[in-house]
Amino acid sequence: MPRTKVYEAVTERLEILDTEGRVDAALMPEIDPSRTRDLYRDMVLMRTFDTKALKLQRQGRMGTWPPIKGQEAIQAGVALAMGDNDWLIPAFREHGIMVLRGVPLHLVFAYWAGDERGSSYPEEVRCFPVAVPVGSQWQHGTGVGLSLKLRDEDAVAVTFGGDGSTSEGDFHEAVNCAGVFGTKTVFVIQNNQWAISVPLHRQTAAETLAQKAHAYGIPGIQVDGNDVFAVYAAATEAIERTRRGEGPSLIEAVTYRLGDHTTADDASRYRSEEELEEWEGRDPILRLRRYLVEQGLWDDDQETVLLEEAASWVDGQVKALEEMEPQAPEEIFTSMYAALPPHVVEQMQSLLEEVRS
Ligand SMILES: Cc1ncc(C[n+]2csc(CCOP(=O)(O)OP(=O)(O)O)c2C)c(N)n1
Ligand SMILES: [Mg+2]
Repeated sequence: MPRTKVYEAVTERLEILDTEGRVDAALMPEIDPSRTRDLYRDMVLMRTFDTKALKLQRQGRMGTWPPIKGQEAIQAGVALAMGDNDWLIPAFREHGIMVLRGVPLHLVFAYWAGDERGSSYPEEVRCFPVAVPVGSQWQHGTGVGLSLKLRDEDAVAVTFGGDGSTSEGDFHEAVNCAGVFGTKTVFVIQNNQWAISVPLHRQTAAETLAQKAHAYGIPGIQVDGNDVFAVYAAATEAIERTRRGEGPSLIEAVTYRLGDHTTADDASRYRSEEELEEWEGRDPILRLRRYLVEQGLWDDDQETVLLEEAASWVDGQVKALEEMEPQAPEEIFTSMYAALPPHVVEQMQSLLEEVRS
């Protein structure tokens, strides 16, 4: 019996801005110059607070911190593509977009300083708390997207995760379910090539992560994640499609974690210097600056002012963090449950006795 073709798929990759700051005019999304400068400011702000957080941790003023260095273009590009009513469902390396969506930076810092109140955002901020259990947030993204669909809300759920999380069953269940029920979810994979010390080729034998979308019947695209214009263009297309009610989609943004996994890691033990240097040359911030300078939209004076403003704003957020009233010890129990189970009540009482004695 001759075989018949039942399915064929093509996975596309989008690149617009190269490492020298040149753009492919035919692919360039419409975006006015002041917006482009804002994108740059957003990315520099992220780099500034990321660097500050690492120092705070080294000084014993922060519990731990997962750096976002190198991944700023994904977060700035997707943030710009999102609408006011859209929901963000982050994993744990999304501080940049969380802040752009309205989460106060001092609360992001508080979370990583071990303070439960750091997960309690102002009511109007449509953002879920950080999800450390790898992959769990994908399911929340599907759930929120289903709820938005059932309520016929003019909003989409944008959920993030890493390359490593695509090996979890949660990812496959979430994307499959989203496809079947046509939820209003956009999945964004920050493929930074590493899951702590495990490289991408140990996560999948597939050529790309984007192609996994095809197996679940939804569109998937790969973008250069260090190219803010490509991210913005792909995210806009995906979000608008989902907003129109045409179902979920998936974006694989290929990037690189320039820093350690967290402050508890030393990436030089498992990654080569050459690999790091190669990716430092593809720095998303450097690339956008080259473009802006080339277009006459940016100069050294503006850079100096921006760096000063960013540093002083971040310092203000550190001050706000350190001026928070001390956390009550029982918060670690009460913030977790609506109704405390008896064994937790017992633990809480034992802790309080300990603290008071
Ligand atoms: C269910 C679960 N297993 C293991 C861990 C420990 N862990 C924390 S982050 C991480 C790697 C995640 O890699 P990836 O999804 O690529 O995200 P990245 O850290 O690179 O942003 C692991 C294994 C965890 N937090 N949760
Ligand atoms: Mg990763």
